[in-house]
Amino acid sequence: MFSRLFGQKQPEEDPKREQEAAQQRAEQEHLEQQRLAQAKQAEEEASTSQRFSFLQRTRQLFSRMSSTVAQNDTITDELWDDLEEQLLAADVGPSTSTWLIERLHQRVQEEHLRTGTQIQRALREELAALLGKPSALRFSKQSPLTVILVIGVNGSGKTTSVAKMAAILTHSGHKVILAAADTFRAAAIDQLKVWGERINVPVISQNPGSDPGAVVFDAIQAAHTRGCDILIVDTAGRLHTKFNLMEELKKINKVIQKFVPDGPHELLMVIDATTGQNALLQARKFAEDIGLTGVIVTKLDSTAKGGFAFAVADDLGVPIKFIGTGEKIGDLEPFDPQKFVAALFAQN
Ligand SMILES: Nc1nc2c(ncn2[C@@H]2O[C@H](COP(=O)(O)OP(=O)(O)OP(=O)(O)O)[C@@H](O)[C@H]2O)c(=O)[nH]1
Ligand SMILES: [Mg+2]
Repeated sequence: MFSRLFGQKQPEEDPKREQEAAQQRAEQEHLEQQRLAQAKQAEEEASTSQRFSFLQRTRQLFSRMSSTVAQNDTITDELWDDLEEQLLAADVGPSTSTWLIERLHQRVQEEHLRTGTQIQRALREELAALLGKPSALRFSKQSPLTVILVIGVNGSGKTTSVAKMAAILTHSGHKVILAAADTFRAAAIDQLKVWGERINVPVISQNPGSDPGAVVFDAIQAAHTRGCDILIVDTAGRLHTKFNLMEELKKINKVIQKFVPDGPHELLMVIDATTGQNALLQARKFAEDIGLTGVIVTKLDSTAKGGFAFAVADDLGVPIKFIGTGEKIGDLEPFDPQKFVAALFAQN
């Protein structure tokens, strides 16, 4: 306003001064915007890093990888070797690591990338692309009951994940019921019952040694009479090589399909991240034999090998639905690929 008044008194100087003042204002605005963007990014990184503190061990490997790559002014053979070595150390797995390196080579050619920083950015983009989009649980559109069948090898975290999922779903307004279809050990049934009591979710069980298919049948009936909309079935640990156990799984599946024809709506395999590439072999067999709809990767808090998640997504062709981040009931998170990658590269 002053410049306008001033301008009225000295008309010849007006255009130049106005121009300078406008330029100054624009520069200041730009600087302010830059400062705000930097503060926002720092804030986001700090909160991501805090929220994903369970990834601490894996993050150390990825941070090292990231800075090794970014340090290079030019792209050398040594840089590629280092990168491959570090991808393997983070348990990204041989075939996924090789694929990533080839893909980055391709991008260097196509996009004329010249520096380590450019490679680092491309790596981050490719890792995020590997994981795909977030994939929420699938609910039945036809049936009033959604059935989630949870499988996996011994000790992978099935029962704990069933309880954690039940807690999340209850919290979001669903009426959940659980089936203790691991009838091999009394302790397995009790373990689920204890969780059920803690989170106030009913658990349908029979005596140890009974037929898991019969437990699932009971649970479906109970779900109908109690007006539950989600049934989660906990099963015994099994290897794909154990014929009887695989047949038992098929039988459970048949019972579900008989009474809930479009079920199971999710067939989730729980995979322990600390067991790495061996677990992947198992999962591949399960995926081939019975068809999985998704994966829960557990124990990411106990390993530096969180890069395993990329191998899972690349190899199995099914989404990671949840990640296990600890032993407590709240330690399960819907998997968000973008945030996961951002957390791996966030500075500590
Ligand atoms: N740190 C950590 N521990 C976990 C996680 N998920 C499960 N566990 C632990 O792993 C152990 C095995 O978990 P369970 O849920 O009993 O595993 P399971 O697959 O049902 O085992 P079986 O029924 O014996 O085959 C328990 O001590 C859990 O507390 C996780 O995300 N992080
Ligand atoms: Mg169990």
